Amino acid sequence: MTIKKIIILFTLILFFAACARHPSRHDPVPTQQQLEWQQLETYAFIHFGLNTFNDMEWGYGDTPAETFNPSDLDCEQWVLTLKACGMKGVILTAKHHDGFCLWPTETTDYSIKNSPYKNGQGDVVGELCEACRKHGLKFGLYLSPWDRHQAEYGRSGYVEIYHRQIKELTDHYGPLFEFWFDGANGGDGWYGGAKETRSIVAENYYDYEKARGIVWKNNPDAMIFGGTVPTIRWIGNEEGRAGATLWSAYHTDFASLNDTKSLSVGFSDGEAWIPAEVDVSIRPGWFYHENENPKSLEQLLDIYYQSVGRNANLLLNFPVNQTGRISKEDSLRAMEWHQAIEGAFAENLLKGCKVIASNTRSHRFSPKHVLCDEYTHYWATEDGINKAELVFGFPETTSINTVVLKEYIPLGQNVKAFNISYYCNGKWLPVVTDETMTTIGYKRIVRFQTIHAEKLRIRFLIEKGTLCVSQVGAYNRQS
Ligand code: FUL
Repeated sequence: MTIKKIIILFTLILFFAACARHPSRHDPVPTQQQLEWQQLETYAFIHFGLNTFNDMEWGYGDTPAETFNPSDLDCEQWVLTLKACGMKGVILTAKHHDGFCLWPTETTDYSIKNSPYKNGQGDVVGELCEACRKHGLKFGLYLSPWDRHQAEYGRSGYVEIYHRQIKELTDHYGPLFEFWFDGANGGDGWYGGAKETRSIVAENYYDYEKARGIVWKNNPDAMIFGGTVPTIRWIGNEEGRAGATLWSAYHTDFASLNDTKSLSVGFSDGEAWIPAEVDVSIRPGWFYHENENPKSLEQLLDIYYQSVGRNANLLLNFPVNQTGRISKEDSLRAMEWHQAIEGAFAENLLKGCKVIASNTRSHRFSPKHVLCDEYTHYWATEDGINKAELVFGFPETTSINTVVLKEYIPLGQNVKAFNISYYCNGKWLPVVTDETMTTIGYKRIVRFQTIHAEKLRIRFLIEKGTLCVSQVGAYNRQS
């Protein structure tokens, strides 16, 4: 063989090695829309309506429309405030359980048309939609299926009205990134004056498949929350806490979709990808009440770490007040919170470290990728490996109290457990933490007692598929 041939052969071998095939995906995996939704991480809820003016959480359905009278409503103030707090979008209660509609609907008189706001010419859904477009926030809607005002509630006539309301909203406002079908259903209400208790079978009554079709006609990328055919799921509580173990895989039967215990954990063998959303209010109530105060900075930080830090998205509610604005106390607290998070993750202390993996699929899936910010570049092991580790060597002893891990979920959520240890004064020690180091998913943040490390080691245990890690970060948070 001539030297020339040897060089060509060698180049070809290198070329094929570099192009080594991607690991196969392990179903279920997210759709492109679900992946983009997951990457939003934090967005806001706005609860606003008749309840705001009547000091209520669940209006009965007969509160006069004339009581909706904000003195200084400004949707741009909401959007600018939310943007400054790091929110990527906002979801508005277009109609809550009391049935009052915040847009000039044709389906009922019980709406903003019959309120003093702008002499009945206002449209809060439209105004917020416009402000979001102007300032680059995503826009979503909550439309309560339960309607305590409607005489037809419980009968087929109401389902038609409900679908028409979805059509009006999705024809006129958008694009929508999320549509919320709340889970509270049936019970006592005004129901056109009948004042009685009505119950329905939520699994069949609303024809959610049809409802989802209406939403998707003009908003094919919208996530669907709730109902029988969701693309994202409730976390199972309203306290701002995802399970320490959280699989995005889930079962699609209605019983599982309503089982609060399973919702917060998921199923490692779930047949569908239905990632979790944590909804919680910055105050005790969803609607504004003068005598309530925002949660403390510590509580809000815990909520962040127990939602975004556990592979869920955070939907943080801001109750707009009677003037029609987000209260100063809420916006100041939320900004403080956002700055604390930004500060905590400003510097990844692993950048520039030497990284060694116990196993690597090929050069193309090098462990170095876990230190680059590009989500699509990841470290992968060979197939069939169910344990692997990464070791990072610091140029000098480094203080750390937080680790962030991200799996490359387009190929599945595959890690079942991990552990973190560090090398100091000649020995390996485990980090000290109350946190359970089980699943990772899109993003996992672990807080622990500050360590002074010469090296950091992360060991992974794989449940299924191939280990694919997109990012690893180590930080020294101050709050
Ligand atoms: C619940 C509702 O009953 C609350 O009022 C609130 O809207 C919350 C987000 O969902 O199911």
